[in-house]
Amino acid sequence: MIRPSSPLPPGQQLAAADKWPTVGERLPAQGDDPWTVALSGLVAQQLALSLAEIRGLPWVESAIDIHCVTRWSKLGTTFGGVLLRDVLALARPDPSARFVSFVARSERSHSTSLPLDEALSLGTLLALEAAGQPLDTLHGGPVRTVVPRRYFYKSLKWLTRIELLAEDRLGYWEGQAGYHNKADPWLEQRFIAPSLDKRAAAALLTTRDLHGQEVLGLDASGRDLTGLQAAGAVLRNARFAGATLREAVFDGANLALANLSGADLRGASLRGAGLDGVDFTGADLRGCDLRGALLTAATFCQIAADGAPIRGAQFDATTRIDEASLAELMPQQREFIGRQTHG
Ligand SMILES: Nc1nc2c(c(=O)[nH]1)N[C@H]1C(S)=C(S)[C@@H](COP(=O)(O)O)O[C@H]1N2
Ligand SMILES: [Mo]
Repeated sequence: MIRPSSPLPPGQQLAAADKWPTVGERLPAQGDDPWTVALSGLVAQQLALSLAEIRGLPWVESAIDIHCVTRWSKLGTTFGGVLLRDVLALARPDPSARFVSFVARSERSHSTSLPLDEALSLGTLLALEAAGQPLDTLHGGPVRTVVPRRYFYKSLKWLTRIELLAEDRLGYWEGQAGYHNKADPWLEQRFIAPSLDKRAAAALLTTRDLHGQEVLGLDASGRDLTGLQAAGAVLRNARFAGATLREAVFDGANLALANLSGADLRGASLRGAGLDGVDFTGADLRGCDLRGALLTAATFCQIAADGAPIRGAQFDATTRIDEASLAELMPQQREFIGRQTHG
């Protein structure tokens, strides 16, 4: 077992100290019923705990590092709450329970799961406070789970049910977005394998028309895809490293975590695209339109040990990018783009 030498796992960058990006759903489902957290499934005693009952359990404060799969990290947020272990003890889990599924009170009944022994040994928290304040609704208040040492998609906002299971049940991001079910940031367990094999991907790409399509983990590295039509496409985790994408159209597409390093994007249109966590290092962005794009933790240059930018993307006066998109970037990336575009 190699011990992590840095608090920052590979491929992650630090968010600005005062920033906590929101990822995924932004609101719980509406409802007038008082908030409860139900314990169900393989337990001796089914229960529905009120927030006051949860607060009555031993209170824990713990500084936890957040690592989002979209490549931003936020170190040392102090969460206040109670341990999953203490909550579960009230319901007496059956020995046959091997997985725990957390379910949200949200429009899509969002969920995520973990092996039960792992959830317990990692010190999973039901958090009601962050930095000494009640948890914001935006960040999962009144109660969310926080799972240390896993990508943050394992930490569920607006917890309303804890279900103990004999077999795993994949959560939303794991089942629908191709995120890895183990989610260890030090092993970079971000994605499961691409859903398309190489031949199927090649056949699809020869049409140069992906608009509105959903393709997880597409590999188009090094290909000539000049004029590709991909407006509104869902292409999370796609690999376009070194590809020619001149005049390509990705308006409104979801390219979260795509690899566009070294890609030729001259004259391409990425208006309103979801580009969180995208790697643009060494890409040619002259004449490229990035207005309205979501750029949280997108990478435009690598930073050398001495702090100098290396392998930066190319910008010029015809690159279009707006303030709102720039504001979402990590500080060093914003500085790099500022230097490029202001001479
Ligand atoms: N209910 C719910 N929980 C969720 C999500 C979601 O979409 N819905 N997104 C997950 C993801 S991908 C991340 S990175 C974190 C983001 O939490 P934050 O918005 O408080 O930063 O919540 C996780 N929990
Ligand atoms: Mo995430």
